[in-house]
Amino acid sequence: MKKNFFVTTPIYYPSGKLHIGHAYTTTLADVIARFKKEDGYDVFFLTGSDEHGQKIQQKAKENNLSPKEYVDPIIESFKNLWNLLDISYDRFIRTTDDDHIEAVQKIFSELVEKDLIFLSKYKGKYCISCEEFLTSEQMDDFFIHDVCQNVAIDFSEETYMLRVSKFQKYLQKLFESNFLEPETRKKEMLNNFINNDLEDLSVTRVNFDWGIPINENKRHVIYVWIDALSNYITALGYKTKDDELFKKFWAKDTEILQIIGKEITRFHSIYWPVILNSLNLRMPDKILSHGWILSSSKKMSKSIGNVIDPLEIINNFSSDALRFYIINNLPTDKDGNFSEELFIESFNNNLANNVGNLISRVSNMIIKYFDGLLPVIDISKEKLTKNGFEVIDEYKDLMNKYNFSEAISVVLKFSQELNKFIEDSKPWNLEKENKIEELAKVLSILQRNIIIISYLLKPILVKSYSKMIMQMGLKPDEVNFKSLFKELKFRKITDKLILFERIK
Ligand code: ME8
Repeated sequence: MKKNFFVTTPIYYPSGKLHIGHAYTTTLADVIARFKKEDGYDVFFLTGSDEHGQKIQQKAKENNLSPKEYVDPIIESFKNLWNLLDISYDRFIRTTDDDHIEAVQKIFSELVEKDLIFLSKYKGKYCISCEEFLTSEQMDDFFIHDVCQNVAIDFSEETYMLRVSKFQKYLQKLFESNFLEPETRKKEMLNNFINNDLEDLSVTRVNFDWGIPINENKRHVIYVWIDALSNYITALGYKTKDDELFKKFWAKDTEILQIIGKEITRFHSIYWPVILNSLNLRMPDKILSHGWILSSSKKMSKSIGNVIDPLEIINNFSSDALRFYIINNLPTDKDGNFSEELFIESFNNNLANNVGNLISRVSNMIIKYFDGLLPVIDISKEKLTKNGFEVIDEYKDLMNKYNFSEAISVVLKFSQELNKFIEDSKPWNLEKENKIEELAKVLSILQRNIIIISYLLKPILVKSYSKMIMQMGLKPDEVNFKSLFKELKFRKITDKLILFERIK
């Protein structure tokens, strides 16, 4: 049976340019999407933009533009960045898309009909920058929001409320499963929100109009987070005429992974399940809530202004180099750092000195000693051949658990082992001593295992992959998880390329 995989990123606010933090989440999603495709899954990868709400309306006003005029060029800049970063999304949903708007109105109406949404009044504190109603635990004595450092405003309006409080038992039960990762975030949600007094959520606004109007009452627009969360199903055609994708990718047996940053865990692990449950829909298999990229030990963010532009990194280095840093150096269960020094150090240590060096040493020796083509030798009983197969299994296992940085570190360690194997077996001496068969065996072991290493790095090193494989005498499409375990027919290697030049 064909396996299905659906992966999503948050849809980002077009309130300014994207930074490395957004590139981080989107690259994680892209790498797992590409890996799953290699592993035989039918994949749908969704990203997009979250265009409604008070924040965007304010920004547009500051620029003397209508909200749509303000966001359109920003959306183009999002798509341009994803293109340059080799992000292979299947749909870029905009919450201003007509199909989305219509479906969200229908979702809202269904919840009103079920009496899960009711008209009421709300009084409390609101953070416009995060478009979030705050509890007292989320602010200091001066009403400063801990995540973004902006002052929360007083909020008192007629509003429709979602009966979140009714779902306390449901959520407690859901949190017994491991649908939210990492474990620490689960505890945080339970202690701070779910096990405390879980409050109903205000889901419409009346004091501005840049949002989706509800059919029940034209004065109200839908709260931007309800609008935004719904994208994950409206993008697949939920509640539209063409819902084939929805039937396929929100089906029971599809593996669904939603990747988010930790500051929006509350929305994705509490309100999103409440909406899904209210619509009698299945839950995602996993909400992976990753840590922050810090800059001067604060969250890198547009509103704080301490951001690094991924386009600069791509222009100065390469998209592969950025993708590599993200996967290798930023484990999802912790906060991480991004600086040019760390970036260069990681590139040089891992790609230039380890993997790149291995490939160029081996291809040079194959050219020098065998004119580019090794004789066919049986290496199936060799220890390193078996190790290579074990590396594939270990890597797949970690990728399937979404442990990206651990998966890549298995590959990098194996590459180091192969470099050490060169030092230990000293092919240059074997040649001098005329031990040609032994020499061919050593190089065959290396050549085959380099194919494995290159293939396992393929979801990350999108542009370099073909060069790595061709440098070893194969064509990129000759390698897959099946052929790796079979005999490979190498061609003559002629070119000497430097794949990952050391950055000075
Ligand atoms: O929250 N480190 O959009 P947003 C790591 N529109 N990841 C970071 C980051 C950092 N310093 N900064 C941003 C929104 N991110 C809503 C989402 S979804 C239905 C609606 C990433 O533009 C991370 O994924 O503020 C975070 O959750 C997201 O960008 C927030 O993007």
